[in-house]
Amino acid sequence: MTTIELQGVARQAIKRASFGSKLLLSENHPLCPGCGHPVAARVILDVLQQLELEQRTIGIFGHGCSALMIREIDVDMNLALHGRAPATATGIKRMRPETVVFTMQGDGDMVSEGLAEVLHAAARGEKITCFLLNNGVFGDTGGQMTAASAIGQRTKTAIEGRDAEAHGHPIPIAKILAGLDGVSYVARASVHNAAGITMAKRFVKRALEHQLERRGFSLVEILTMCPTGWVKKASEGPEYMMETLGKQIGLGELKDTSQSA
Ligand SMILES: Cc1ncc(C[n+]2csc(CCOP(=O)(O)OP(=O)(O)O)c2C)c(N)n1
Ligand code: SF4
Ligand SMILES: [Mg+2]
Repeated sequence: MTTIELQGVARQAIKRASFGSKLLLSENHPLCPGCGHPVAARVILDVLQQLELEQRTIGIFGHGCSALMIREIDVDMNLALHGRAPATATGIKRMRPETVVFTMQGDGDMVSEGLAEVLHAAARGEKITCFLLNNGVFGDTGGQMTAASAIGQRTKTAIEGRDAEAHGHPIPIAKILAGLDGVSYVARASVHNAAGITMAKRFVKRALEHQLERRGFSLVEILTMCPTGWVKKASEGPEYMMETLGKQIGLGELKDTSQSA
């Protein structure tokens, strides 16, 4: 992970802007200024608290920048091998069906390196919830292109932007998972502004409710800013994200079997 060093009050403000939940053990987060992951983590933690699930929840991090928050989160968390979080979550949920089990994975983790894992867990209808924090890059290792990078998105390995002819098309994981019978809920949200965060909270709540009702596998993809990996200023992150990843498929609920039952 590359961090941008800020000094004094500016550093304090930007590092704290999105934090401050009861389930967070620190007011500061260890990620880059302008990173969207802490906002997404805060959304998930706020909903767990709202549903009073924090004492019976087990979370599994994939490998990627979000895993750096493992020491800040006051929920039982585990760390899986790259891409294997859905398999680890499957084992925990089957052994401890009374728990609420979720994964928090990056797009490199879920869509590039762990695609088979999430597809199989979803097709099996595992009663787990996967949260995909999608910034369209391998942020942790320097911002390389992933299978989820949007067409036109700048990455360290596609500095002029992803080009379908040269780099292939992105894998629309939410759309693919929504087509599987084992899957009961799929939604796509983002944390680019207050309205986006409110929408993300609603989708996270619905996904966890699906798990509590044992309906099936649930996924919420949350678009998160990675200004460092995109070689953008922190302030440009939200707008740039919506111009690239936001246009891919669009935001909203893709599947909710409770509505069709
Ligand atoms: C099998 C394997 N290959 C490569 C790595 C190196 N690695 C660690 S984090 C990471 C990038 C993670 O990207 P992503 O999942 O999108 O998370 P982000 O950092 O963008 O949040 C990689 C490639 C690894 N840990 N294990
Ligand atoms: S995801 Fe990007 S912005 Fe966030 S900590 Fe990693 S490199 Fe920094
Ligand atoms: Mg990523």
